[in-house]
Amino acid sequence: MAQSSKSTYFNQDELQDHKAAYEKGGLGNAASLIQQKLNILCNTELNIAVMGDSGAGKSTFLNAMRGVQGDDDRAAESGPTETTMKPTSYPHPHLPNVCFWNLPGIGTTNSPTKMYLSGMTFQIYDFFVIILHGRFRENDISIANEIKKLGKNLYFAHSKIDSDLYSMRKRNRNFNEGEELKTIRRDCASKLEEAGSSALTVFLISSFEMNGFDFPNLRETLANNLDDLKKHIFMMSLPNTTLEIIHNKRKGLKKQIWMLATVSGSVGAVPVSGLSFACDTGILVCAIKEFRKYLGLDNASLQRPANRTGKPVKDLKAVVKSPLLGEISKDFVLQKLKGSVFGGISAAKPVFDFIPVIGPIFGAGSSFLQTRKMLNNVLNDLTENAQRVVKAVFGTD
Ligand SMILES: Nc1nc2c(ncn2[C@@H]2O[C@H](COP(=O)(O)OP(=O)(O)O)[C@@H](O)[C@H]2O)c(=O)[nH]1
Ligand SMILES: [Mg+2]
Repeated sequence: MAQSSKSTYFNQDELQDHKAAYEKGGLGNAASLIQQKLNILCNTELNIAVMGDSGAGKSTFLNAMRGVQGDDDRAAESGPTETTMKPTSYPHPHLPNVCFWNLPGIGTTNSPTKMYLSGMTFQIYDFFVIILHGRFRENDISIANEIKKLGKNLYFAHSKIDSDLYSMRKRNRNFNEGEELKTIRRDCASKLEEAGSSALTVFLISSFEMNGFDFPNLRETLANNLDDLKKHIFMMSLPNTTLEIIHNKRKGLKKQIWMLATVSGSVGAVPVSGLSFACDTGILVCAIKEFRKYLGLDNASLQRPANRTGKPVKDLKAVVKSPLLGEISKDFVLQKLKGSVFGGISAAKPVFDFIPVIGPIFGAGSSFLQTRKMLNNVLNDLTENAQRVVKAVFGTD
């Protein structure tokens, strides 16, 4: 029976194509379609435009979303004066296909809205985040209307809500945070309504508190409005600030495991001494390294939350208890396949019975079952470690 595209990265038509490819040219044929999809997953681009006036908090926001700290070489410089007159790209620190673009405030360029947008090569962006601080300006609304006409998603983020609340608290002895937030929200909503854009919402955020105010909601909304592939890439790009983010990354990577196991057991599979099946260990090496990077457990990824939060990196490394942090080589993968911790004999049946085969690679003790089991165990091990790091950085979730 065909599975829904929720449990795979394929839609029903593609699954039918697999069946046809298999029936026509055997497993190698079907596996090459799977390989193509893995390549697409790897190469899908995500371009995110961050707009707003100078000083609104664009650089700080895009640094937060990329998980980099202001003093990191790759950080967008934050400061009171806008220096860019054209879009500046800030690639994600470890996902080269994910790029944030800092677009200069329209006020900086003195161009009419349409001309401004055409100078910003808007077509390449998957969505726009307009950072506001303080009042809505006419420009914000006219830009939003133009972007909507182009059929692109845009989101308003009211930044620096932390410092706004702080000053209000200082000014007013009867300060009530919940009430103040409600008032700000109401105010934003009525401005948007006046401008005929009541379908839009404004997220109240602090780029210094990615788990506070509306930041989690903004993240979720951005993800949910993307198609499956872009959503996957976006999820993988998020810094690990909550257990939920790690859980979602695990879910996304788990969907790839059967694909990797199939490809490793078919295209380019070679017999390996000591194993009863043939597999491509190179694919498995790459997969483990990718999983580790997405889950924030390579050295560079552990350094970033340390920089952001001021926790010594050695404290974070101390909670990581995994044999998967060192060098991952083909020999290492072989040892794991033969050993009992990550590999060993698997009795589980393949669940992806939409692949119309119980052929040699899917039988008991097959490369499919063994490599799938190893990758599942690897993913579980990395997930548990990533969760421990988040708890060490943020306390309990
Ligand atoms: N308290 C607080 N300050 C912020 C926040 N976002 C930006 N800032 C500060 O606002 C100033 C301008 O931010 P920046 O990101 O350079 O704005 P840009 O000109 O739009 O890129 C800097 O001093 C930032 O530290 C925030 O969410 N909370
Ligand atoms: Mg800036």
